[in-house]
Amino acid sequence: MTVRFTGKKPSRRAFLKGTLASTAGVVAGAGAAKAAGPDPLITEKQDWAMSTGDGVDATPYGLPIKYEDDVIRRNVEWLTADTISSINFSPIHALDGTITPQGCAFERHHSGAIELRKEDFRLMINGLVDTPLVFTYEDLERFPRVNKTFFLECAANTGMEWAGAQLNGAQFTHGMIHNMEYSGVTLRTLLEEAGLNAAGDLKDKWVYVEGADASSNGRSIPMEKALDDCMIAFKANGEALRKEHGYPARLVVPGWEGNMWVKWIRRIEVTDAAVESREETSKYTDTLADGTSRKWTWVMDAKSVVTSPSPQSPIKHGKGPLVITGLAWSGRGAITRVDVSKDGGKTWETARLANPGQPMALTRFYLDTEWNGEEMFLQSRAMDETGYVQPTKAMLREVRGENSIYHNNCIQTWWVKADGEAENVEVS
Ligand SMILES: Nc1nc2c(c(=O)[nH]1)N[C@H]1C(S)=C(S)[C@@H](COP(=O)(O)O)O[C@H]1N2
Ligand SMILES: [Mo]
Repeated sequence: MTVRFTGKKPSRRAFLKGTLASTAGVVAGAGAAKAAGPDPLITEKQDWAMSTGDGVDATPYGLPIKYEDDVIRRNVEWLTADTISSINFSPIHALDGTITPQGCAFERHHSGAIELRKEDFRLMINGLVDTPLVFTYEDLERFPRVNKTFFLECAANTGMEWAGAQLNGAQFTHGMIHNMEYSGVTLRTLLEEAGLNAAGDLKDKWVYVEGADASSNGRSIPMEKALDDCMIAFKANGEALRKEHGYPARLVVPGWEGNMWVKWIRRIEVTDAAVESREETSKYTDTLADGTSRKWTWVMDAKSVVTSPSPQSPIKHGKGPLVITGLAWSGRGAITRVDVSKDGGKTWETARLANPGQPMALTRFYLDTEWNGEEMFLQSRAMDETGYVQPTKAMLREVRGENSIYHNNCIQTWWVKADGEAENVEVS
């Protein structure tokens, strides 16, 4: 097995230091578990039990406790010097379950997050419809409502990893993703309200959707998808959409690339052809080795990543019981199985899905295992209900070359060293 490292190989000295540190950790850990001596946290009276805590009026709207203040969005400075037309990453290495809290869910905008009042919100449906309509926010609230959970993955997620292992952390390699429970109305309901008879045969029709921000982020979506499962969402995880996620309403396009999920949605035009806007021609297409580009690559293929252990979430407890966990998802349907390898893909064990996979939503997996304290080359491999199996990086490069930015759904490798630290590497 050849291993390619993110940075320089660790020096022998650094390696020895690491080994010593880990040995000490194991001894201390084992001692604590056996309760070698009296533990003041058990035997002494504690400050927090000797007086009263905060009253219910102290926190009208709560934030995470200060001890969790490293569970935040992060950006990569060299990648996004401009913070307006920019992106940050969800701290997936530190989260569990499947729902991404809005407060740390990654953001991507092309011209900054705008502040739009509900009173100023208007959504127009025009083009090939019987009656062009304009909805206010209050109008939207009066249509039959649905609740559904979906992941949103930016097509550029993992995009920096095409040419080699580059960013050292699951947050940076895979954090352009979030998963929320949306409440809203289906796009079908609104299109039917405007009437589609004027459009004639819907088979080759499209909708062109755009946002109220300066970029407008216009995209064309085939009518079949628009009528299938798209939503205009105004709540996420039970509360109003945050400003940065498109308040007061955004488009939800389940399983399809994040760029199509137009925020601050203002207009939906029914057309008889795709508009071929900037966002669907010069951007969000993949250039192949021969210089030609793939067109209409909307669906996000099955993918997974081990979130812990990982570079930002090293093993601190030494050998023994270890929970390996991660996320899997597919834009084509439900995740049916996730396998985990500790030896860079030579052998695989099937992980436990925390809950049965839901179509086009994140699935949490666990591998409850024993760590022997030796290095591991950790990988995960997702399978979805269509039978699709997540490919290796080599397989993906074979078909796509190395010119791409978008749609990298390859298997990720973390080199977990004997001291529990982890690093982004490639194996072949
Ligand atoms: N109006 C508008 N919608 C937009 C964008 C934008 O810049 N403006 N960015 C798109 C991109 S590229 C992505 S990946 C998702 C990101 O959604 P989020 O910020 O809620 O994570 O929104 C999409 N919708
Ligand atoms: Mo994106």
